[in-house]
Amino acid sequence: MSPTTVKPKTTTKTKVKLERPPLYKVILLNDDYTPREFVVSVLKAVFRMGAETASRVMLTAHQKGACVIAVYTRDVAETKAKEATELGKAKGYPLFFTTEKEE
Ligand code: TYC
Repeated sequence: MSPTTVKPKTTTKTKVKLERPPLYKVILLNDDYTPREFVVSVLKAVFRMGAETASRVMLTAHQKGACVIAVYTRDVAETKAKEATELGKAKGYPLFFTTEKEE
């Protein structure tokens, strides 16, 4: 009978590190020309805000110069900022939404 060799069992554990995707802020910038009601309507349509929130956000941007309005993954933030800016552009307004990576 041949001797049996016992192979020790080895297990390899791979730790999968799941990182959250970085988030991006969408920022509304004030300007002197876009009508307040139009800003509110864009916030409601693109960012799904209720009338009160949209008015409050618009007023904050109006008074402070800018207002962070929402946080999304990069793709969503950039798409929404572009879409909202385009709505103003189509009406000839300088309304502008920008994005910034969250620290
Ligand atoms: N400042 C504009 C006005 O007085 C209104 C406005 C508010 C425009 C917020 C842009 O992000 C803005 N008509």
